[in-house]
Amino acid sequence: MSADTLTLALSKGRIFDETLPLLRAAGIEVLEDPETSRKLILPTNRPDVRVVLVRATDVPTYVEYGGADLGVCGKDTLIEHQAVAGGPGHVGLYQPLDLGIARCRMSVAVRADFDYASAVRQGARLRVATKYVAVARDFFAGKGVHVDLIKLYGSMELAPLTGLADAIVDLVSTGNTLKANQLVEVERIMDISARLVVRPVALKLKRVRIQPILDAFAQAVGTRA
Ligand code: PRT
Ligand code: MG
Repeated sequence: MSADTLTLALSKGRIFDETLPLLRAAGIEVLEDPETSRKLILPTNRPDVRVVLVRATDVPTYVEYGGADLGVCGKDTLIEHQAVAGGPGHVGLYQPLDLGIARCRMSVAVRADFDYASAVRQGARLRVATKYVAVARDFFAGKGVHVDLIKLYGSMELAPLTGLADAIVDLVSTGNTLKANQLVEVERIMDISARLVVRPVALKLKRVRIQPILDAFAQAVGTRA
């Protein structure tokens, strides 16, 4: 990748939408709308800055292995990425900023008619379906609850309704999705927000381009880089 181009990895939807105002604060305007454009590489008003659109879960991978210099992804995505990363070429990610956007929480939810508290009290073995296997494993291990984890890639809410699992670990923001599926939140595991991630070598080699963006983002979110 060219030393004079800066590539920012974003995912479509809330991450893209909520990052736009921060980019604007850094003087960067994305010139195409990902919802209408079919392009995966979006130009900006700055000839030296471009945005690449990737799956939310692929943002850390793009940044870590050099497909992008920096990116924005949820803390949920980052934790799971770090739990499986570590193979050859693993360089890690610099995480200078909590952007405070795309906020939600990661929680345990069960069917409204499932008595989670007494299952836990009685030491029952729980079947838990989730996309967040690493977080779920740590959380239940910390509570001393035995679980069988079932990895899913989406529609976690369906698992307790079909008998696939007793509980799910999923993201909740308004709680409307749980309610619409007769599920209830029984534990809050952690608060989630999106983070800026930077490739350490990019920060070194492209500091003059990256630092002003970090500073503008930090000022826009009201913290220090
Ligand atoms: O959709 P895709 O499989 O490509 O990836 P993704 O689902 O990871 O991407 P996306 O864009 O949906 O989410 C990107 C990031 O936004 C996540 O990694 C989180 O950090 C953050 N975020 C914030 C959320 C939510 N809020 C959220 N509510 N991600 C997902 N949800 C889902 C949740 O999984 C559940 O299905 O929304 C539903 C619950 O919402 P409520 O409002 O009904 O409670
Ligand atoms: Mg999604």
